[in-house]
Amino acid sequence: MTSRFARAAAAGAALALSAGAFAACSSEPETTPDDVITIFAPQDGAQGQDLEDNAFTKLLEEKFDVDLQFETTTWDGTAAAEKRQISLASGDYPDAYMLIPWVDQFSSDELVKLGGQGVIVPLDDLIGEDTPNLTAAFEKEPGFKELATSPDGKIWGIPAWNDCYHCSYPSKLWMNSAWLDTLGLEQPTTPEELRTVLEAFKTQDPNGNGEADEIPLSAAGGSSLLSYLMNPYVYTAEMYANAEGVTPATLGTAGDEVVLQPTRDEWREGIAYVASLYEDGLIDEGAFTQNGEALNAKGNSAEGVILGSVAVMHPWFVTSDHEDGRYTQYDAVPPLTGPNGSDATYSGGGAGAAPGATFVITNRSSEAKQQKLMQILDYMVSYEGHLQGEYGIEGVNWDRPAEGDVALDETLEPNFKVISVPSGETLKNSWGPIAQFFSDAEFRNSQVTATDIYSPEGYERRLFEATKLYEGHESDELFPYWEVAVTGETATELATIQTNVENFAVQAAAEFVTGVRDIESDEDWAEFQQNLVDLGSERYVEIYQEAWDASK
Ligand SMILES: [Ca+2]
Repeated sequence: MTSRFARAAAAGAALALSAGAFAACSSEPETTPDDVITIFAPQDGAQGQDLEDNAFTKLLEEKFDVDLQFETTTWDGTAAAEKRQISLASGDYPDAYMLIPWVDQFSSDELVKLGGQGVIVPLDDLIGEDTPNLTAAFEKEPGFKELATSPDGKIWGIPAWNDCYHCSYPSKLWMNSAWLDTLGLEQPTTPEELRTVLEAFKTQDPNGNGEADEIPLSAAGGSSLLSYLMNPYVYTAEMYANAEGVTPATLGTAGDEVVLQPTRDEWREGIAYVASLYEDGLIDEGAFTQNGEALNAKGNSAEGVILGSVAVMHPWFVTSDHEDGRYTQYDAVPPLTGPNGSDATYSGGGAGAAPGATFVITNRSSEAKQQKLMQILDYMVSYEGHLQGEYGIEGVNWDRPAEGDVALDETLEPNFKVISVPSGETLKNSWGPIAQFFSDAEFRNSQVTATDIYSPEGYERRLFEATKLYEGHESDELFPYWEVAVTGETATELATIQTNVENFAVQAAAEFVTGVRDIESDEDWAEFQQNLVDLGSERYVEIYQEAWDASK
C-alpha cells in the first residue's frame, strides 16, 4: 500500500471509522486537507531517491508550508505508464502528477480527454502574476508555451522543456582518429570516401596486431546508422521508441506536402549504397540487431581496439579506464555530402520533447491546493529552484563557479558546477529530472565543464563541440513532427498505423541492406511498396498532412 493512501487515511481518521469512507472512493473522491498535497511521481531508489524523505521535498514543505505525500512509480516506462493509468481509472488519484517525459507522460490526446471529463483542471487562469517565473519562461522560449498549449487551445498541463543541444542532432558518426593517423587518411567527406576509409580499416590492420579483427563500422539498433548513411541521398530522421510509441521517422516533406520517404527513388538509392557497404563486409553484421550491451562489449574488448567507427548519438561505447587510451580516439565526422547535399538529422522542440505534459493538477485539488501547486511548479522553473530541484544541495551536489571555471558554451558566464557523488546517492537530495521543467539552452550550457574534451569531466564539451559540425545542416525536407498534434479518435487510429509502418520500415531497410530483400530487384521494390500500403501508409501520410495543415 502506498504511503500516500495510508497517510491520507490516517489524516481522515474520524471519517475512516465509517467503512463508507473507503467505499465512496469511486464516485466522490476523498481528499486530503489543504495543507497536505498528494503527488504521483516516478522515484529511482537505485540512485538513493526516497521522495518522502528527500532534501528537496523538505525544502518545498518548509518554503510553502505544506506536507507533500507521494504515490510513486518506477523509471521503467511501461510499468510507469501502466501504474498511472490504473491510478486514473481507480478514481483514487492524487492532487497532481509530476512525471519524467522520457519515462512516461500525458499525451496531448489524454490531456484533452481528461480535461473534457473534468479529471484535470485547466491551468490557464492559474498562470499569470502568481507564476512570474513560468510566465517569464513562456516569454523567453515561445516554443515552451506552444508545447504546453493543447490542440484545443487550453493549457491542461506543463511539459518539460529540455534544450539539449547535442541531442538535437542525434545521428552522428564517431570515427577512430588514431587509426586514420596510422593509415595516413583523412576523415571522409562523401559516401565513396567513407567506403575507402572503411576498406582501409578492414584490410590494413590499423590496430597493428597482425589480425583482420577490425570492425570498420558498427551501431546498436539500425536507425542511427541508417540516418547517418542515408542523409547524403534522402533526408532520413532517426526513429525513437518510448512508452508512448515511436516517432514518425519515415516522414519527410516536399514543400507543403508530407511525403513517405521510403517511397522515393532517392531512398532506394541510399539503401543501395548502404547495402553495397554491407556486401563488402564493411558494416558490422550485428549493427541492426545488437543492443547497447553488445556494442559496449566490442568497444571495451579486452583484445584491444577493434571498432573503426560507430553511428550513435555519443561515444558511450568506450569507457575511460583503458590503458591504450581508446576513450580519447573517437571523433565525430561531419555529415557526408552526396546527391542530396549534406543534411543532418535534426530533432527539434527541445530535443525529444513531445507535445503533452509532465505536470497536471486533478479535480481532487482544492483551489488553495491548486494555487500552492502552481507556486511549487513556478519555483522549480526559477533558476534557484531548478538548481536545487534537479541537482540537490549547494555545496554537496552542486557549487557556484570558481575562478577560472569555463561554461560548456564558452560565450556564456559559468553559473554552476555539479559535484560528483557516488552513483547510489545522485538523487538523494533532489527530484532529478522531475524538476527539469525549464532546461533552456542558457541553463544547460552555462554549466561548468572541463576544457579538456578528452577527459571524462570534459565529455559534455566534447559532445557540444562535435554537434557544431552538424548544426546548420538541417534539411529542407525535414518534417517537424514535434509541432504537430493529432487528437481524438484519429489519434487512436494513428497510433497503430504509426507503430506498424515505422517498425516495418526499419526492419525492411535492414533486410534490404543485409540482402534478405534485393534492393536492385524491381519486384522486391514493388513488394515493399505494397507492404507499406497494406500497413496503412497512405492513411498515415493523410493524417499527418491534415494535422500539419491545421497546426499552421
Ligand atoms: Ca588487426
